[in-house]
Amino acid sequence: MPTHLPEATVLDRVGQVLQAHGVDPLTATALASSIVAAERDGTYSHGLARLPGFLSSLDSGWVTGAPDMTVSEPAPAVVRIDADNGFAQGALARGRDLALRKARECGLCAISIHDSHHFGSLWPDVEPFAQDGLVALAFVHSRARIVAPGGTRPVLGTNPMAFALPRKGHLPVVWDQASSVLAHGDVILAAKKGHTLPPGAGVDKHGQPTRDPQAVLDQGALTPFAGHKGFLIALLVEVLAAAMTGSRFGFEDTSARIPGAVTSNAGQFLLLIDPQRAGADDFGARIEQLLEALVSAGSTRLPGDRRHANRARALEHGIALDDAMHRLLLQASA
Ligand code: NDP
Ligand code: PYC
Repeated sequence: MPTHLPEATVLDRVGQVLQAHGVDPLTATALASSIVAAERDGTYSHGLARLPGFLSSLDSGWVTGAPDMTVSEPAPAVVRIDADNGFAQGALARGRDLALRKARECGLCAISIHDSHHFGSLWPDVEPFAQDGLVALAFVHSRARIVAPGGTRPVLGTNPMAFALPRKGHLPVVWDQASSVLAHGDVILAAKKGHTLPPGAGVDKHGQPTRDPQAVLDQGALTPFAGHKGFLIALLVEVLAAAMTGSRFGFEDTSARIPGAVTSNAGQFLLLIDPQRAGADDFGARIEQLLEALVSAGSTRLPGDRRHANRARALEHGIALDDAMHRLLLQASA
C-alpha cells in the first residue's frame, strides 16, 4: 500500500535528501520543487523516480552539487547563467527575477543557461512565468538518444521543449514534450513494469525496430515523433539549448563512461515574451476566443488539463509514495 504524504512534507524531505548528497540549499529547493511538482501532477517519468538518478550522478562526481554559478547580462534582453556544472533548476532560480524584470522592460528576454544538468520535466520551469502573465518557451537537450530517419546511430537527444500561455482567471495552458515518440524516462518505467513499447518507438542496438524497452535501454535508441518532423524539432532544440548557450552537444556528453552518472551535461534556453509589450493589448481575450473555438470544434482537453486534475487530487489526498521511496525520504529526515 502506498503512503500518502502532503506535498509540503515531500518537498521538505526531497530537499533534505539532495542537501545530504551535497546540493546547496537554493539549488536543493529548486530541484525538489521540480521533482515533486512532476510527481504531484502525474509526470511520473520525471518525478520521484528520477531522484535516485540525481543522487547517483551527484555521488559519482559528474555533477557539481554546490557550484559557483554566475549570472550576467550580456545584452539588454538576455540573462546568461553559467551553471558551473550544476543543476539547471538551480541556475534558473538564480536568474529568474532578473529575467522577469527584463521581459517586462524590453518586451522579451532570453535566458541562456550554460554548462548545466537538467534531467527533469520542463513544464515546472515555464508554468510560473505564465502565472506572472508571460508567454514562455523552454528548450533542453540531453545525451544522444534518437536516430534521424535514415541514420545509423543517435546524435540528438530526446530534446524536450515546453510552451506556457497565461490565461486570466484560469491556470496557464502549458505543453511540454520530448522530441521522441517516448521520453527515455517512460522507457525506463516501461522496463520496470514489464510493459511493451508502442510500435515505432525505438530500435535495438542493431538498429532493428523493437517494442522491448530493455532492448532500447541496452544501447538501442529512440525514434523521433512524427518521423522527420520530430527530428527537425530535436535539431532546433539542440541548436538553441547547446550551441546558443555554448554548451556541449548531446553526442559530446561523456556521462556514459562514468559509473553512476546518468544526467547529461548540457544547456537550457528559455524565451520569455510579455504580450502587452509586444503590442498584443487584447492578447488575453484573443486567447480565450481561440480556446473556445477549439472546444466548440470538439477538443476534449487542453494540454495541462490532465496534470491539473492530478494536482487537485494530490493536494486533497497527498502524494503517493511506494515503500522504497518512503524509506529513502524517511532516512533523510532522520
Ligand atoms: P507526453 O507525450 O506525455 O505529453 C506531451 C504534452 O501533450 C503534454 O503537455 C500533455 O499534456 C499534452 N497532451 C497529451 N495528450 C493531449 C491531448 N489529447 N490534447 C492536448 N494535449 C495533450 O510528454 P512526453 O512523454 O513527450 O514528455 C514527458 C516529460 O519528459 C516532459 O515533462 C519532458 O519535459 C520530459 N523530458 C525531459 C527531458 C530532459 O532532458 N530533461 C528529455 C525528454 C523528456 P498533459 O501533461 O496535461 O497530459
Ligand atoms: O526522458 O528522455 C528523457 C530524459 C533525458 C534526460 C532526462 N530525461
